[in-house]
Amino acid sequence: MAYDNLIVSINDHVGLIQLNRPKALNALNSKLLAELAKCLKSMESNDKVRAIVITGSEKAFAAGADISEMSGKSFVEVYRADMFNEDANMIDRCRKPVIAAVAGYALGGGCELAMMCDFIIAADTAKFGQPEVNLGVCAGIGGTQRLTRLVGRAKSMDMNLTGRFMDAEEAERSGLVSRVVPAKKLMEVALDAAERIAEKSMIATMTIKEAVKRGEESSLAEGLLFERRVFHALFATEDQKEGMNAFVEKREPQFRDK
Ligand code: DAK
Repeated sequence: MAYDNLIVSINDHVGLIQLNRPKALNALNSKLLAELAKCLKSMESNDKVRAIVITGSEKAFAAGADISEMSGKSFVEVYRADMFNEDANMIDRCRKPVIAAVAGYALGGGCELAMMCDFIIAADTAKFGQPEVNLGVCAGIGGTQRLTRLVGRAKSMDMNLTGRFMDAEEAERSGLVSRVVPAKKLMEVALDAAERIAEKSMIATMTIKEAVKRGEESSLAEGLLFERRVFHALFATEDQKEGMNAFVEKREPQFRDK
């Protein structure tokens, strides 16, 4: 499938989606977001894809929602269209593991898109921010919510209220990103992480993702119960037998997602 604002490839069971609106620093207009949601949906149903990486360019993962597209809209228009809701939900709902590989600016909707992914690997050039306050608005797809859960109230308030950017080192220290790597190594490291995930049983990786996300939405006791039950359930899979037998027999497991 061809896209106007994405460059897409599938290699070694990893789906790679590169946001591609270079002239606007990958600003997220409605067409790009719709393409991204469509692409993720198609990768989700494609058995060849076992993990997904979303990235941008060296200069920008995405500099936010497209301000030119939004600037003239009325309340009634954005409310009736429930702007971004459906496409953003599609990204959040994707059940396969998704890594954000971020270099350069990840601002506003760009930072929110990265936070919708399961984890973020950042280049040392990455800059995260929720500068919507400078435009007279607030964040709209998770900047006041996911960011607070990830970095805590103090830093979230600081970033959302002042609009300041956080560099990669601070982002790692604050728990926003899982690792920081030299910019030249970003794609190598992100694709390697995705390939490692792709080698596992997809039943296990999808379950892990579900359990972590479920835990974020519930009490510790509920989360632990959910985790324990899905752990029990994995004993119904061939991959559990294969994984444990392979360890005992000192060989590499051959997972079949069964
Ligand atoms: N939208 C549209 N165009 C953008 C853009 C953006 N967010 N960011 C950059 N561009 C365009 C610039 O206009 C410029 O285009 P030309 O003038 O060359 O045609 C080109 O990209 C290069 O940008 P600069 O010339 O500004 O490049 P610099 O290196 O000087 O500066 C910068 C880079 C990232 C610091 C700067 O471009 C900047 O501040 N950009 C805006 C960042 C920002 O404010 N982001 C937040 C956008 S608001 C909602 C859900 C979510 C949202 C809204 C609603 N609902 C649920 C309803 C999300 C809102 C946002 O993300």
